[in-house]
Amino acid sequence: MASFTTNNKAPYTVLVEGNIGSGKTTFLNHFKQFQDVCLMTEPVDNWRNLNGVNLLDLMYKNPDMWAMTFQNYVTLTMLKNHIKQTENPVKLMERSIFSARYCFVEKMLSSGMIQPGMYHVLQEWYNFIYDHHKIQCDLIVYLRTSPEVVYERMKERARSEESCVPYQYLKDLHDLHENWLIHGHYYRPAQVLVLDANLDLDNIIGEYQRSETSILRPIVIENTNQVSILASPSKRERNMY
Ligand code: 8LK
Repeated sequence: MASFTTNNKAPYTVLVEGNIGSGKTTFLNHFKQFQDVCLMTEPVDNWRNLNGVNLLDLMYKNPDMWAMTFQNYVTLTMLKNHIKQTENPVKLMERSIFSARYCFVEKMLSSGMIQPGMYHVLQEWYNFIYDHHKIQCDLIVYLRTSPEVVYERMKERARSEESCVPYQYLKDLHDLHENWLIHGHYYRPAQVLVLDANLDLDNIIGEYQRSETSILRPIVIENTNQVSILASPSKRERNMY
């Protein structure tokens, strides 16, 4: 019978990053089949209902008033997920305080949703968090898409709060993800594994499976008396940045 060891170390933490509509939730669901993987989905339910207040909706409908408060709360909820402890050897997290900082907050500043003073307050928070908390990150999985594809998916998904999000917003977020994760313009806390997330549901499973080796790396199978690494690094790991 397989058993898993953690040696009381921090879990091997994988951040799943990508644009709106890049399939992050579907990707996380794929890993539900593996025992001992702790899945931390984006706390969007909290953003939609903070004591009855829908901050996500307010942010999109009235960004001048609410974008700062929204991103402030996103940062708090993300930090809670980062520091949440688990007995599992692997932790898979949907987005992070890094994508908050390098993608969403940058977009909010450049489009005037937040003012420079608000931006600087958020930067102070991020600097403080980096200095005072160990933000575990061992791998980033980038679900890379084209803005055209995610725009169509977003319209199909029809999340009510996102009904007013224009194509250009997704294009700018795409460029920010590319600048961060492909071109390295911002700090990357770990290696980046890039997956083609433009593929449709029928074809994307193979792409997800390609990431299993990297993601499940620290899970050790104890098979009778022999201990072997289930997923050691292999030459098949392509597109590592
Ligand atoms: O991901 C769910 C929705 O929240 C989507 O419309 C994009 C928005 N969002 C945002 O505006 N700022 C964010 C995140 C998501 C995630 C982070 C870290 N910052």
